[in-house]
Amino acid sequence: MSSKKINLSSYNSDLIPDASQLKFGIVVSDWNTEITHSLLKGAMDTLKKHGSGEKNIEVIHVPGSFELTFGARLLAEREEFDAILCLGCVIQGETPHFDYICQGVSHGITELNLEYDVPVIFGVLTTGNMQQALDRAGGKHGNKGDEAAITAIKMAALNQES
Ligand code: DLZ
Repeated sequence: MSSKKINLSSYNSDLIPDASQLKFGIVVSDWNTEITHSLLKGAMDTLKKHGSGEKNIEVIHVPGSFELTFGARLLAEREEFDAILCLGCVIQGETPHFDYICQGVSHGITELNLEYDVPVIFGVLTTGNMQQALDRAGGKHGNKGDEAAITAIKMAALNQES
């Protein structure tokens, strides 16, 4: 189904577990900060909306999306977090090695999910142009940061149940 007319951040708040006892790590890429810092704000706001206190959210910055995996690994190794969110933005029209960066980070995050007992969430926009990224970073298609936060809460709760 096409996402053209959908706000991907719409969800039923009542179905989201309470996050007040959960600790989150966020790794944010500082490439395309106009986008990634909006994703960060969306993620922080959503975690707090569902009960997470600021002291239970640690944010670290990396230069680009390719480095998200390494940043997430640093956090995973500390065994302190209930979920780790990776936030980044890769824009195809402006990035000759778009495919390499996207594959690198998606494979890297998959590996972390297999290796560590903490869910690592893929909050990386991979868009054709800047407008599509703006539309998904607080624009007409919602905010991928909100979605990453909701996914992180759900996955942390699932991991605690198991
Ligand atoms: C080099 C590069 C380029 C051209 N484009 C992007 C991008 O659109 N989004 C992003 O997050 N990072 C980009 N980078 C930086 C790489 O992710 C990485 O930081 C460098 O290749 C150094 O490893």
